[in-house]
Amino acid sequence: MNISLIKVREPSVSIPEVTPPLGIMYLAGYLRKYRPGKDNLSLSDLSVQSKEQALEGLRDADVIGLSTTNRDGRYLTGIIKDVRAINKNATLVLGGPIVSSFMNELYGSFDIDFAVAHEGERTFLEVIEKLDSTNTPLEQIKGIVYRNGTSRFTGRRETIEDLDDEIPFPAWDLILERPLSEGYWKNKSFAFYRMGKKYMGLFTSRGCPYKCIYCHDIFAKRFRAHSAERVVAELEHLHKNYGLRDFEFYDDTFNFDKERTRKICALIGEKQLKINLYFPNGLRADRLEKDIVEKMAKAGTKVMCFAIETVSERLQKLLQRNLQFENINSMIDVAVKNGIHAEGFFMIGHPTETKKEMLDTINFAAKSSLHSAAFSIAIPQKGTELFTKYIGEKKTQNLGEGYYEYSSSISEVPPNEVRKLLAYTFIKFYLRPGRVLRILKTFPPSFIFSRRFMVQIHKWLDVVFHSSNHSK
Ligand code: B12
Ligand code: SF4
Repeated sequence: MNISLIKVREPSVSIPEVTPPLGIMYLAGYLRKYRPGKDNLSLSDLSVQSKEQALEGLRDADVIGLSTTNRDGRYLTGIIKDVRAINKNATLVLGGPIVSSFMNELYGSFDIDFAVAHEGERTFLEVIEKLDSTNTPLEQIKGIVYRNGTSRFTGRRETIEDLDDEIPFPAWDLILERPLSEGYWKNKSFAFYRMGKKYMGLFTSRGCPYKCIYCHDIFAKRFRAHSAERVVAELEHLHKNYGLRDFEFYDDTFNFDKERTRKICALIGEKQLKINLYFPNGLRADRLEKDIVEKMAKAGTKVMCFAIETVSERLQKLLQRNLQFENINSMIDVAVKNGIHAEGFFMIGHPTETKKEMLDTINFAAKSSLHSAAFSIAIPQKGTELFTKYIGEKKTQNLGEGYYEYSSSISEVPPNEVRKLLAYTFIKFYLRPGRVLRILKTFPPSFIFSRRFMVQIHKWLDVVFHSSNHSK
């Protein structure tokens, strides 16, 4: 079958980061393993390609798989129209985080044939097998949302337990062996900076055992992971076959299993891989220890993000995040001492949050030895407990909502003031000579003069000025 997979993403100044489309790369790798030689697979990515380029490849497709998040839902509606116009006969399958969030409203919003919820590999394989030959009635495929009057979900599919055994390497070649890859090299990636131009993102574990009420549940509330050996085999393969040295990890809680983390670092050392590692999706400081941070530094870690969010213990409880604080500053200090760029993740605008609590978090960040900090406004995502509890289960999320247009103030502080605080936060954190010098010291000079750094500066200015404009 001719199967085309597209990542749908609308360009945005406030979120300029672009990452390789691992979701559809995993699906392509899986179909190749379980249907060898049966399909022609192609990938496109609207984060790095024009709409025209991406649509052009769809003319002969039998199945078109679209992958997206809530944020790009509004854009998706237009893309679906364009896709239908260029290829009337293809079966349109939607996947990615948006499906589990919008399960009950999919067919009201999007003109698709089916949707695949949660972990996608097994379900998508079954959908393709059905479309190709068998007569399995659709209702028997677990994990899909189909149209029957309204949206109907066939029920959650069991998760894949033995990731090493069942999940092959993602189809890296469909990105790395094409000019498309240039789009990732020249753009800002998820990590604050990277040493080299070329890189790849990795997803070495699935699911997270914590229950933060603002978070998705795509891969289940349990930690499943590739073994250390498999993770290092992926690094080695990408290093040897594609000459890559820079690797970003997008796991939800990469360091949840302390022994796995230690072993990955040890294996990188044993194999003498000279590579750079980045952890831009946030590590839990309460699952780190001094020796782990030191081992990660020795293995090549250049950027480590600490997902702190709020320093209010009351809010940590309310958000069911329950981060243990004792360790945070000392782990940041160990990272900084070992030459790692330490970034903090913070959010303001949590439900019932007071101005004082916001300022406490801002002051903590400013006083810490973090090199950089990413402050966001808490925007409830449909499908999370945060949305159900504080916005309302029956309410619809404003698709395409950005940092500045967000409509749902759930804190004690009015939206305009939260935006104003966001601008103040950036100024208070960054406009310190000591911090600026420390940031510049960790960057490779090639990054300071790169387009990627300009994009970062554009993003900062956008947060500061956009926020203050709106707050008048
Ligand atoms: C990398 C990343 C980013 C990058 C790139 C995002 C992008 N859209 O290109 C950056 C840093 C820019 C980013 C920004 C944001 N992100 Co983000 N990000 C991630 C992260 C950490 C990893 C994504 C990844 O590679 N996953 C690994 C792959 C294997 O998983 P997957 O894509 O879900 O694919 C599987 C299934 O979904 C399914 N599937 C996927 N596509 C398809 C397609 C078909 C046809 C089928 C059948 C199946 C299928 O099968 C795949 C294999 O099982 C995820 C967390 C996570 N656990 O995934 C959050 C996540 C996607 N982000 C999230 C959010 C909220 C955001 C922001 C809104 C944050 C903010 N306030 O700014 C912005 C929105 C940006 C945007 N336009 O989408 C949420 C999305 C929730 C939702 N329902 O939409 C997630 C899930 C995190 C979370 N904790 O809730 N993000
Ligand atoms: S926010 Fe992070 S720690 Fe909390 S549930 Fe989500 S992935 Fe896990």
